[in-house]
Amino acid sequence: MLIKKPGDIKPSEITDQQVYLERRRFMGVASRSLAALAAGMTAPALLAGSADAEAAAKLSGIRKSALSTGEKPTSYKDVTSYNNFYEFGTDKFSPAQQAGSLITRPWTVSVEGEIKRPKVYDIDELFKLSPLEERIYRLRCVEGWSMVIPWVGFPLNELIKRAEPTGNAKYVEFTTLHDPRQMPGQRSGVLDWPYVEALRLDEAMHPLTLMAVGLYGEELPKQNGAPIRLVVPWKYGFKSAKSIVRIRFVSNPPTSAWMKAGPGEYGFFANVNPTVDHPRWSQAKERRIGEIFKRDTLMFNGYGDQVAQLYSGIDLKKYF
Ligand SMILES: Nc1nc2c(c(=O)[nH]1)N[C@H]1C(S)=C(S)[C@@H](COP(=O)(O)O)O[C@H]1N2
Ligand SMILES: [Mo]
Repeated sequence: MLIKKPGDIKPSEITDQQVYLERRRFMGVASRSLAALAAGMTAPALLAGSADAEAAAKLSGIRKSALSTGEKPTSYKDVTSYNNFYEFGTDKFSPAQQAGSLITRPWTVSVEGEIKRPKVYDIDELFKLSPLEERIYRLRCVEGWSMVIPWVGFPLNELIKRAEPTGNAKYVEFTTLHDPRQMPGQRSGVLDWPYVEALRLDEAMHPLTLMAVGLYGEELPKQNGAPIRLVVPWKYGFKSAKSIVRIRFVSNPPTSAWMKAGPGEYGFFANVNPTVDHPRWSQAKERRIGEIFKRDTLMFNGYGDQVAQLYSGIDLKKYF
Protein backbone atom coordinates (compact mmCIF):
# COMPACT_ATOMS: atom_id res chain seq x y z
CA MET A 1 0.00 0.00 0.00
CA LEU A 2 1.35 3.39 -1.01
CA ILE A 3 -0.43 5.43 1.58
CA LYS A 4 1.17 6.02 4.94
CA LYS A 5 -0.68 5.16 8.12
CA PRO A 6 -0.91 7.99 10.68
CA GLY A 7 1.79 6.27 12.77
CA ASP A 8 4.23 6.37 9.85
CA ILE A 9 4.15 10.16 9.63
CA LYS A 10 6.96 11.84 11.58
CA PRO A 11 5.90 14.91 13.58
CA SER A 12 8.47 16.89 11.57
CA GLU A 13 6.41 16.23 8.45
CA ILE A 14 3.39 17.88 9.95
CA THR A 15 3.49 21.62 9.34
CA ASP A 16 0.30 22.48 11.13
CA GLN A 17 -3.00 21.11 12.28
CA GLN A 18 -4.72 22.07 9.03
CA VAL A 19 -2.32 20.07 6.89
CA TYR A 20 -2.61 17.16 9.29
CA LEU A 21 -6.39 17.18 9.15
CA GLU A 22 -6.44 17.45 5.37
CA ARG A 23 -4.01 14.59 5.07
CA ARG A 24 -6.04 12.49 7.46
CA ARG A 25 -9.18 13.23 5.48
CA PHE A 26 -7.45 12.31 2.23
CA MET A 27 -6.15 9.08 3.70
CA GLY A 28 -9.60 8.21 4.94
CA VAL A 29 -11.05 8.71 1.50
CA ALA A 30 -8.17 6.91 -0.23
CA SER A 31 -8.15 3.90 2.04
CA ARG A 32 -11.93 3.55 1.94
CA SER A 33 -11.77 3.77 -1.87
CA LEU A 34 -9.12 1.04 -1.95
CA ALA A 35 -11.25 -1.10 0.31
CA ALA A 36 -14.21 -0.52 -2.01
CA LEU A 37 -12.10 -1.54 -5.02
CA ALA A 38 -11.04 -4.66 -3.19
CA ALA A 39 -14.70 -5.36 -2.47
CA GLY A 40 -15.31 -5.43 -6.22
CA MET A 41 -16.71 -1.95 -6.74
CA THR A 42 -16.12 -0.67 -10.27
CA ALA A 43 -14.08 2.43 -11.05
CA PRO A 44 -17.09 4.44 -12.34
CA ALA A 45 -18.91 3.71 -9.11
CA LEU A 46 -15.89 4.94 -7.21
CA LEU A 47 -15.73 8.12 -9.26
CA ALA A 48 -19.40 8.70 -8.57
CA GLY A 49 -18.31 8.46 -4.95
CA SER A 50 -19.44 5.70 -2.65
CA ALA A 51 -21.70 6.91 0.12
CA ASP A 52 -18.96 6.88 2.74
CA ALA A 53 -16.14 8.11 0.51
CA GLU A 54 -16.58 11.69 1.67
CA ALA A 55 -15.67 12.73 5.18
CA ALA A 56 -18.85 14.05 6.80
CA ALA A 57 -18.82 17.73 7.79
CA LYS A 58 -19.01 18.41 11.52
CA LEU A 59 -21.85 20.65 12.61
CA SER A 60 -21.06 23.31 15.19
CA GLY A 61 -23.01 25.17 17.86
CA ILE A 62 -25.42 22.32 18.52
CA ARG A 63 -27.63 22.66 21.61
CA LYS A 64 -28.70 19.61 23.58
CA SER A 65 -32.47 19.21 23.65
CA ALA A 66 -34.56 18.37 26.70
CA LEU A 67 -36.74 16.31 24.34
CA SER A 68 -34.04 13.63 23.95
CA THR A 69 -34.51 10.11 25.26
CA GLY A 70 -31.94 8.94 27.79
CA GLU A 71 -31.65 5.59 26.03
CA LYS A 72 -28.34 4.47 24.57
CA PRO A 73 -27.98 5.48 20.91
CA THR A 74 -27.63 2.74 18.30
CA SER A 75 -24.07 2.54 16.94
CA TYR A 76 -23.07 4.99 14.20
CA LYS A 77 -22.30 2.01 12.01
CA ASP A 78 -25.79 0.52 12.31
CA VAL A 79 -27.51 3.91 11.96
CA THR A 80 -25.63 4.51 8.71
CA SER A 81 -25.50 1.04 7.18
CA TYR A 82 -28.93 -0.48 7.95
CA ASN A 83 -31.34 1.81 6.14
CA ASN A 84 -34.58 2.05 4.25
CA PHE A 85 -34.24 4.36 1.24
CA TYR A 86 -35.94 2.69 -1.71
CA GLU A 87 -34.50 5.28 -4.11
CA PHE A 88 -31.24 3.38 -3.54
CA GLY A 89 -32.55 -0.19 -3.49
CA THR A 90 -34.93 -2.19 -1.37
CA ASP A 91 -32.51 -4.08 0.84
CA LYS A 92 -31.19 -2.57 4.06
CA PHE A 93 -27.56 -2.43 2.98
CA SER A 94 -27.84 -0.97 -0.52
CA PRO A 95 -28.50 2.68 0.49
CA ALA A 96 -25.10 2.87 2.20
CA GLN A 97 -23.49 1.34 -0.87
CA GLN A 98 -25.38 3.28 -3.54
CA ALA A 99 -26.35 6.68 -2.16
CA GLY A 100 -22.97 8.17 -3.11
CA SER A 101 -24.49 9.13 -6.47
CA LEU A 102 -26.83 11.62 -4.75
CA ILE A 103 -25.68 15.22 -5.26
CA THR A 104 -26.64 17.27 -2.20
CA ARG A 105 -25.18 20.68 -3.19
CA PRO A 106 -26.54 22.86 -4.62
CA TRP A 107 -29.92 21.92 -3.13
CA THR A 108 -33.11 23.87 -2.68
CA VAL A 109 -36.34 23.24 -0.80
CA SER A 110 -39.47 24.89 -2.15
CA VAL A 111 -41.97 25.85 0.56
CA GLU A 112 -45.28 26.49 -1.19
CA GLY A 113 -49.05 26.11 -1.34
CA GLU A 114 -51.53 27.55 1.15
CA ILE A 115 -49.13 30.01 2.79
CA LYS A 116 -48.59 33.76 2.75
CA ARG A 117 -44.81 33.52 2.24
CA PRO A 118 -43.86 30.92 -0.35
CA LYS A 119 -40.11 30.68 -0.70
CA VAL A 120 -37.43 28.56 -2.33
CA TYR A 121 -34.83 28.07 0.38
CA ASP A 122 -31.22 27.31 -0.36
CA ILE A 123 -30.18 24.39 1.84
CA ASP A 124 -27.48 26.43 3.57
CA GLU A 125 -30.12 28.99 4.53
CA LEU A 126 -32.13 26.20 6.16
CA PHE A 127 -29.09 25.11 8.17
CA LYS A 128 -29.11 28.62 9.70
CA LEU A 129 -32.86 29.13 10.00
CA SER A 130 -32.95 28.27 13.69
CA PRO A 131 -30.32 27.08 16.20
CA LEU A 132 -29.49 23.42 15.59
CA GLU A 133 -30.37 20.97 18.35
CA GLU A 134 -29.37 17.43 19.10
CA ARG A 135 -32.52 15.32 19.55
CA ILE A 136 -32.00 11.70 20.51
CA TYR A 137 -35.16 9.94 19.35
CA ARG A 138 -36.40 6.38 19.05
CA LEU A 139 -37.21 5.36 15.48
CA ARG A 140 -39.56 2.38 15.00
CA CYS A 141 -39.81 0.92 11.50
CA VAL A 142 -43.12 -0.62 10.45
CA GLU A 143 -41.13 -3.77 9.69
CA GLY A 144 -40.50 -4.45 13.40
CA TRP A 145 -37.02 -3.10 14.13
CA SER A 146 -36.04 0.04 15.96
CA MET A 147 -33.07 2.29 16.66
CA VAL A 148 -32.15 5.25 18.86
CA ILE A 149 -30.68 8.04 16.75
CA PRO A 150 -28.99 11.29 17.82
CA TRP A 151 -30.42 13.59 15.15
CA VAL A 152 -29.33 17.17 14.61
CA GLY A 153 -31.97 19.55 13.33
CA PHE A 154 -34.56 22.20 14.06
CA PRO A 155 -38.30 22.02 14.80
CA LEU A 156 -40.40 22.04 11.64
CA ASN A 157 -42.69 24.59 13.30
CA GLU A 158 -39.90 27.20 12.98
CA LEU A 159 -40.19 26.88 9.21
CA ILE A 160 -43.99 26.78 9.29
CA LYS A 161 -44.19 29.99 11.36
CA ARG A 162 -42.10 31.77 8.74
CA ALA A 163 -44.32 30.42 5.94
CA GLU A 164 -47.52 31.81 7.56
CA PRO A 165 -50.11 29.19 6.58
CA THR A 166 -53.48 30.48 5.38
CA GLY A 167 -56.77 29.28 6.88
CA ASN A 168 -56.97 26.70 4.07
CA ALA A 169 -53.77 24.91 5.10
CA LYS A 170 -54.81 21.67 6.80
CA TYR A 171 -52.06 19.26 5.73
CA VAL A 172 -48.36 19.47 4.92
CA GLU A 173 -46.92 17.33 2.13
CA PHE A 174 -43.23 16.43 1.83
CA THR A 175 -41.69 15.34 -1.46
CA THR A 176 -38.33 13.64 -2.00
CA LEU A 177 -36.08 14.49 -4.95
CA HIS A 178 -37.15 12.76 -8.18
CA ASP A 179 -34.12 12.14 -10.37
CA PRO A 180 -33.63 8.59 -11.67
CA ARG A 181 -30.11 9.49 -12.86
CA GLN A 182 -29.04 10.07 -9.26
CA MET A 183 -31.44 7.62 -7.66
CA PRO A 184 -31.18 4.22 -9.35
CA GLY A 185 -34.16 2.78 -7.43
CA GLN A 186 -36.40 5.28 -9.23
CA ARG A 187 -35.68 3.42 -12.48
CA SER A 188 -37.82 0.61 -11.04
CA GLY A 189 -41.52 0.74 -10.31
CA VAL A 190 -41.27 -0.45 -6.71
CA LEU A 191 -43.00 2.78 -5.58
CA ASP A 192 -44.90 5.47 -7.49
CA TRP A 193 -42.14 8.11 -7.51
CA PRO A 194 -41.46 10.62 -6.17
CA TYR A 195 -41.70 9.53 -2.54
CA VAL A 196 -44.42 11.60 -0.88
CA GLU A 197 -45.38 11.76 2.79
CA ALA A 198 -47.73 14.05 4.67
CA LEU A 199 -48.79 15.20 8.11
CA ARG A 200 -51.81 17.01 9.44
CA LEU A 201 -50.88 20.65 10.12
CA ASP A 202 -51.12 20.21 13.90
CA GLU A 203 -48.81 17.16 13.73
CA ALA A 204 -46.37 19.17 11.64
CA MET A 205 -46.50 22.01 14.20
CA HIS A 206 -45.86 19.67 17.15
CA PRO A 207 -42.59 20.51 18.95
CA LEU A 208 -41.34 16.92 18.55
CA THR A 209 -41.51 17.10 14.74
CA LEU A 210 -38.01 17.71 13.50
CA MET A 211 -36.31 18.69 10.26
CA ALA A 212 -33.04 16.79 10.53
CA VAL A 213 -29.88 17.95 8.77
CA GLY A 214 -27.43 15.76 10.68
CA LEU A 215 -26.80 12.88 13.04
CA TYR A 216 -24.05 12.08 15.53
CA GLY A 217 -22.93 15.72 15.30
CA GLU A 218 -22.22 15.60 11.56
CA GLU A 219 -24.14 16.43 8.40
CA LEU A 220 -26.55 13.64 7.41
CA PRO A 221 -24.96 10.79 5.52
CA LYS A 222 -26.64 10.46 2.12
CA GLN A 223 -28.18 7.09 3.00
CA ASN A 224 -29.97 8.77 5.93
CA GLY A 225 -31.60 11.39 3.71
CA ALA A 226 -29.11 14.20 3.13
CA PRO A 227 -29.24 17.10 3.00
CA ILE A 228 -32.55 17.39 4.87
CA ARG A 229 -35.21 14.92 6.03
CA LEU A 230 -38.22 14.80 8.25
CA VAL A 231 -38.25 12.97 11.62
CA VAL A 232 -41.57 12.21 13.34
CA PRO A 233 -40.67 10.00 16.30
CA TRP A 234 -44.17 8.78 17.28
CA LYS A 235 -44.91 7.47 13.78
CA TYR A 236 -43.53 4.53 11.84
CA GLY A 237 -40.23 5.34 10.15
CA PHE A 238 -41.68 5.64 6.68
CA LYS A 239 -43.40 8.93 7.55
CA SER A 240 -39.94 10.49 7.92
CA ALA A 241 -39.30 11.39 4.27
CA LYS A 242 -35.68 11.76 3.17
CA SER A 243 -33.86 14.16 0.83
CA ILE A 244 -36.78 16.61 0.69
CA VAL A 245 -37.10 19.15 -2.14
CA ARG A 246 -40.66 20.40 -1.58
CA ILE A 247 -42.89 21.18 1.40
CA ARG A 248 -46.42 22.01 0.31
CA PHE A 249 -49.37 23.19 2.40
CA VAL A 250 -52.70 21.86 1.15
CA SER A 251 -56.34 21.68 2.21
CA ASN A 252 -57.04 18.01 1.37
CA PRO A 253 -55.27 14.94 2.78
CA PRO A 254 -52.46 13.96 0.37
CA THR A 255 -52.01 10.32 -0.68
CA SER A 256 -48.55 9.14 0.35
CA ALA A 257 -46.37 6.82 -1.75
CA TRP A 258 -46.98 4.01 0.78
CA MET A 259 -50.75 4.52 0.79
CA LYS A 260 -50.66 4.11 -3.00
CA ALA A 261 -48.45 1.04 -2.73
CA GLY A 262 -50.65 -0.73 -0.18
CA PRO A 263 -53.87 1.09 0.78
CA GLY A 264 -54.95 -1.69 3.15
CA GLU A 265 -51.54 -1.83 4.84
CA TYR A 266 -50.42 1.77 5.21
CA GLY A 267 -52.76 4.47 6.41
CA PHE A 268 -52.37 8.23 6.57
CA PHE A 269 -51.53 8.45 10.27
CA ALA A 270 -49.07 5.55 10.65
CA ASN A 271 -48.81 6.17 14.40
CA VAL A 272 -46.75 3.52 16.17
CA ASN A 273 -49.44 1.37 17.76
CA PRO A 274 -48.77 -2.07 19.27
CA THR A 275 -52.53 -2.81 19.38
CA VAL A 276 -53.11 -2.43 15.64
CA ASP A 277 -51.37 -5.14 13.65
CA HIS A 278 -50.11 -4.74 10.13
CA PRO A 279 -52.33 -7.06 8.03
CA ARG A 280 -49.35 -9.38 7.54
CA TRP A 281 -47.63 -9.25 10.94
CA SER A 282 -48.01 -8.23 14.57
CA GLN A 283 -46.79 -4.82 15.74
CA ALA A 284 -46.71 -5.78 19.44
CA LYS A 285 -42.94 -6.20 19.67
CA GLU A 286 -39.80 -4.87 18.06
CA ARG A 287 -36.11 -5.68 17.85
CA ARG A 288 -33.78 -2.85 18.78
CA ILE A 289 -30.91 -3.06 16.30
CA GLY A 290 -27.85 -4.30 18.19
CA GLU A 291 -29.91 -6.28 20.72
CA ILE A 292 -30.92 -9.93 20.65
CA PHE A 293 -34.22 -10.11 22.53
CA LYS A 294 -37.36 -8.38 21.36
CA ARG A 295 -38.95 -5.68 23.50
CA ASP A 296 -42.54 -4.48 23.69
CA THR A 297 -43.48 -1.74 21.27
CA LEU A 298 -44.86 1.29 23.12
CA MET A 299 -47.99 3.21 22.15
CA PHE A 300 -46.95 6.21 20.04
CA ASN A 301 -43.40 4.78 20.28
CA GLY A 302 -43.29 5.97 23.90
CA TYR A 303 -44.18 9.59 23.06
CA GLY A 304 -47.84 9.26 24.14
CA ASP A 305 -47.63 11.84 26.95
CA GLN A 306 -46.67 14.44 24.37
CA VAL A 307 -48.82 13.45 21.38
CA ALA A 308 -51.87 11.38 22.45
CA GLN A 309 -54.04 14.51 22.70
CA LEU A 310 -53.63 15.05 18.94
CA TYR A 311 -55.81 11.98 18.41
CA SER A 312 -58.43 12.29 21.13
CA GLY A 313 -61.79 11.06 19.88
CA ILE A 314 -60.27 9.31 16.85
CA ASP A 315 -60.70 5.55 16.38
CA LEU A 316 -57.06 4.57 15.84
CA LYS A 317 -58.04 1.07 14.68
CA LYS A 318 -59.93 2.62 11.78
CA TYR A 319 -57.55 5.53 11.18
CA PHE A 320 -54.26 3.64 11.35
N1 LIG B 1 -37.44 9.15 0.32
C1 LIG B 1 -37.53 8.12 1.18
N2 LIG B 1 -37.67 8.38 2.49
C2 LIG B 1 -37.76 7.36 3.38
C3 LIG B 1 -37.74 6.00 2.93
C4 LIG B 1 -37.61 5.77 1.53
O1 LIG B 1 -37.59 4.63 1.04
N3 LIG B 1 -37.49 6.85 0.69
N4 LIG B 1 -37.89 4.97 3.84
C5 LIG B 1 -38.54 5.30 5.12
C6 LIG B 1 -38.48 4.22 6.10
S1 LIG B 1 -39.44 2.85 5.81
C7 LIG B 1 -37.74 4.32 7.25
S2 LIG B 1 -37.82 3.12 8.46
C8 LIG B 1 -36.83 5.48 7.48
C9 LIG B 1 -35.42 4.97 7.77
O2 LIG B 1 -34.56 6.04 8.09
P1 LIG B 1 -33.01 5.72 8.35
O3 LIG B 1 -32.53 4.84 7.23
O4 LIG B 1 -32.32 7.04 8.38
O5 LIG B 1 -32.93 5.03 9.67
O6 LIG B 1 -36.76 6.34 6.34
C10 LIG B 1 -38.01 6.60 5.72
N5 LIG B 1 -37.87 7.64 4.72
MO1 LIG C 1 -39.58 1.72 7.80
